Amino acid sequence: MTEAASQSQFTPRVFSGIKPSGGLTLGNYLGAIKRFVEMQGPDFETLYCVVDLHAITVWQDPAELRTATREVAASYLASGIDPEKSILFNQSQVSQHAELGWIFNCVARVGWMNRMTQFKEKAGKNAEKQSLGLYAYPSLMAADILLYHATHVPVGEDQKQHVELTRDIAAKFNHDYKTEFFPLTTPVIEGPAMRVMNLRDGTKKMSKSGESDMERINMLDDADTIAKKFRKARTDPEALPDTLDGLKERPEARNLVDIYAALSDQSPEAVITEYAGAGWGQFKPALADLAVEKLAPISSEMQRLLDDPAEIDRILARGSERARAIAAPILERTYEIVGLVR
Ligand code: AQP
Repeated sequence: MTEAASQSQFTPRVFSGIKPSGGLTLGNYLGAIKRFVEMQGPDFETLYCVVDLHAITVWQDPAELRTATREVAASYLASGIDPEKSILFNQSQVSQHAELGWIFNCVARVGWMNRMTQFKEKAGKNAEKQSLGLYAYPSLMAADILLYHATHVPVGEDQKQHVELTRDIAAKFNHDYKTEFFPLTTPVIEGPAMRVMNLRDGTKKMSKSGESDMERINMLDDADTIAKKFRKARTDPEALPDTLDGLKERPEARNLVDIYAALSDQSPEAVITEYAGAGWGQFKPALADLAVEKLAPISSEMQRLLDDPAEIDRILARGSERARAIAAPILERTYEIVGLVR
């Protein structure tokens, strides 16, 4: 079966999600949310999820988890996800995710999981002390995607390996059960911000759960904080070069140029052309102003939405109902294929 053949039988459908594991960062916004909004339209059915079951693979305080779940939902809405056009929901309200996740735990191989770099990075030297859920995370992520027969998944670069694993799980399931039931989903990883880096170390990605708040821009940071974080962002003494080649060995400088490009919807080449020869004293304030201009309307709308959590909960409940309507028959058919008596 060719990939084209496998894709063409499925409705073009986008699924993606974000973990409510802390305050959202500029990395989540540029690498994921902004692109979720761009994919909303006539070409795809779109499902956007707050993946709360993934968040609890590491310890979450229950009250903070509830707040973070609503914050992710508010960030989707404030950035332009329309709950009428897209299905917006939280994972734990659609129990089929966990059920299909179990089936995929029985399809995925331990050797595949052992190759997942995100587990290695997160577990570090303490792999033995991590939850079994953190280790099995990629097979639940495969279930999130395949439960809707999603054909496309917009993600940041860090999630590429997990989407590839999703394809491996779909292919093995299809092969073992002699079916073409699951699509081979395409990861959509594009644009200058597919990997936004840490402001203090340009070789590490910007994360919600990174150690210091100064290494990331949070979507809810105010203008002064954003300006301060960019001002203190690590750079080097050199001015900006006139071509991108000149940034090859300068990860921190490259990161700031990429962030500027993503925020202004330009290519990094165009940014370098505009700022060739500029020093950081010129570039950093321009970047901070741009970030504030783009983030301030979103964060003030998020604050407004967060003042009415009951309304967010209503939107998530309604989205969950719509998600279940797609998920339930796909899970039922999976059970039948596997031979489980219903
Ligand atoms: N730095 C980033 N650059 C580009 N994209 C990013 N994403 C995350 N960080 C960056 C994308 O955001 C989506 C949601 O990610 P997630 O919250 O589900 O998990 P994550 O990738 O593990 O994000 P964090 O911020 O690093 O969370 P923690 O610290 O809690 O583990 C994904 O599409 C991701 O690629």
